[in-house]
Amino acid sequence: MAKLVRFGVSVDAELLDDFDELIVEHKYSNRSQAIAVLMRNKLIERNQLKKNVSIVAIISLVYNHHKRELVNKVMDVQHDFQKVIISSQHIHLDHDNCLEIIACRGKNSIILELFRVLGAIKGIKHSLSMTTSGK
Ligand code: NI
Repeated sequence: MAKLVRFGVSVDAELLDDFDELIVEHKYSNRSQAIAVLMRNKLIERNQLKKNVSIVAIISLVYNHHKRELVNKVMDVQHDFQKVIISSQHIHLDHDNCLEIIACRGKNSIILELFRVLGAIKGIKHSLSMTTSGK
């Protein structure tokens, strides 16, 4: 385990109260653990935005499958970007809506482009979640 370092932090009392509530909600053991998680997340985010870094990301889409043209576009785009798509899963949410989860691995620039292209399809609700490759 890496060497632990102590450091002092001064913040607004109200901010600290809110942060302590967050610590309880997220079931962190203490402030040190919560701050370490936030620091790591921020560093992962910074790393992912560097030029041509390899990342792992999940794109989720929700759309109405009765709009056939939209379904075909989603399919076409995924074929165009198969280089960075590891896997996708289709879930029938209800009578009208489908959820598609697309797992990606590859250059951040290509994955962000895929995200933008999917988002440009009218009628799609989408979100992107970037994570670490674990390395
Ligand atoms: Ni479906």
